[in-house]
Amino acid sequence: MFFSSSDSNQRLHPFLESLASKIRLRRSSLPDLLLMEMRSDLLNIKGQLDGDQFFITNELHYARGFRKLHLECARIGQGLQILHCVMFPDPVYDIPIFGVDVVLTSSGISAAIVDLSPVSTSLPSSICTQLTNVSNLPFRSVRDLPEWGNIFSDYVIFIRPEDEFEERHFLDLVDKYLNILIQYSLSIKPKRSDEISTIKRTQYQRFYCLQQRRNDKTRNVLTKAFGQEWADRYINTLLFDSP
Ligand code: BLA
Repeated sequence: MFFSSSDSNQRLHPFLESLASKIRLRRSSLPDLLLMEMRSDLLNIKGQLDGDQFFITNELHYARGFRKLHLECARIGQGLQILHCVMFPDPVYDIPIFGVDVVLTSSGISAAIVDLSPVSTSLPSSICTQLTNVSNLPFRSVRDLPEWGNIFSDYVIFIRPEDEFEERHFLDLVDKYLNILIQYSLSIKPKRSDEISTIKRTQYQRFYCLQQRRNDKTRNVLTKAFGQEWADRYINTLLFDSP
């Protein structure tokens, strides 16, 4: 195996490319959007593993209301492709966490998950109302959440799309969830950093990160490709660093 840094633009499956484009478009509407500096050895990786090309590209920004906007696209050996995106709010703002993860294997999309996850005991009621209105669900294969998945809201969608119709519907849902989040975030005014509600939101976000770090499926894929030490560093500092 070798790996090197590169910012060249690698291609993914059209479904993942469409999803990434939608996310980038919504992201570009956020006020005060800025690129985030990041250690280059974690940012863009490409190389070869057992004769297969692999790459990971990361886009990191921040914006008003958000401490970190992270979009990762990856191809890691044996036909495995991943799109991962988390928008972590700045805890002074009462804004939920947006997360999406899509895993594509050589036999198709095996997992597609999207959520607006709470940063207090429940989601804001106006967000619940809007999410209730979008969730008319045609999905035939709804998957069970793992035990660490108690961080997700009642509106989490975790499916394996069965055909192109369901794939399109999932794309549309992600776009709607993002739009709801962004419109809502524009209406939120920051609280003080030492306010009790801010401290609670920080604790909820820490718990979200701790639970996500328990996803052995992510850890195993990264460990197989890059070794345990690198995988741990990547998960703890880039994917799910605590606020
Ligand atoms: C599942 N994540 C998975 C799976 C793999 C990865 C291989 C198993 C797919 C399956 O069960 O069909 C791998 N995901 C990765 C890798 C990265 C990644 C390598 O993001 C990054 C490099 N995961 C997230 C986020 C969410 C998430 C933001 O990163 C949710 C918003 C959820 N992924 C998630 C869940 C599962 C999963 C709930 C299923 C886990 C299980 O069934 O045990």
